[in-house]
Amino acid sequence: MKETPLSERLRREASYAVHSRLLANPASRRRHRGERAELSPVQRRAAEDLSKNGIALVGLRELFGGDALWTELSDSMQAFVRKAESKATVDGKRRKKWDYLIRRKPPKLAPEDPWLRFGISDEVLGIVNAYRGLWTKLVEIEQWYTVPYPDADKRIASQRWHRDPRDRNMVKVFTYFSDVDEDSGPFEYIRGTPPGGPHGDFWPWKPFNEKYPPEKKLLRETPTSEHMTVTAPAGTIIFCDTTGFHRGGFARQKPRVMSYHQYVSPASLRAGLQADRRFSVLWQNGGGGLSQAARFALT
Ligand SMILES: O=C(O)CCC(=O)C(=O)O
Repeated sequence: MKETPLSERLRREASYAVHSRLLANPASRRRHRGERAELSPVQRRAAEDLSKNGIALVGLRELFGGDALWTELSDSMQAFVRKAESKATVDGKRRKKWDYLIRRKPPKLAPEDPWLRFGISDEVLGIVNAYRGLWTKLVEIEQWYTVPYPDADKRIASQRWHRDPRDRNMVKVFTYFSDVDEDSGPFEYIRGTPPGGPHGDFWPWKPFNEKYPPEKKLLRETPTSEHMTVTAPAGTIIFCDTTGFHRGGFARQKPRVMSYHQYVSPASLRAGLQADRRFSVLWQNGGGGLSQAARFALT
């Protein structure tokens, strides 16, 4: 990826500070406070876990109170997995992220698309926005098939520990669609490492900080008791502040099937830390019937 020139980085950092503190985020904080969603016990527990640890695990069926959406999402995922399997012919070489990660990322989504409905549902947005204390923007929706590489000995790209750079305390929501064990590249996290957390000061988050810390130092500076490996069954949703240290996708024996939704604050988009929303919605009626928070997430 081409590096952003220093002058542009400084400009965006300054703009981000102004939008976070004065221009973009305060208004979205006020809207969140003014129209605060009533959270279910499951949502409250998830928002509390996020605040305490930077990560929360929730069962999809438990969150949505049934099987209907899970069945729709699984059917759509199966169609993608069939295509991915035919592409995943491993030649033993693994040069770039794109060699181990096959992604589906439709640029245009119909309003009835189940991935979109999941992403802007009261159930998911309620947790993300409660954690952030503001109304967020949904900017990426993808489905991932992680190709196993039995001979891989070194981690590359997001298989290495890193903090995401696009927004302080940004949230990613990953949902497992396969049972994930140690052999299928589980997501890993170090609890308490987001900025503001008890272990947030090591290699601190900054918009354009070097992404990957020296691993030995990171392991020395963070308590082993806070290292978490998310081996979990299909149907597990991971809500995660990815400005805390995380990594994943180092699959050795079995593929991992997972969906991915990314949420940032308005300041991130306005300052250009997150370049743009990566999809558009093919509205038929301008989004009538959506909640205010859902409409905000998509505009
Ligand atoms: O594939 C994974 O489990 C890690 C993904 C990741 O690091 C990211 O999206 O920032």
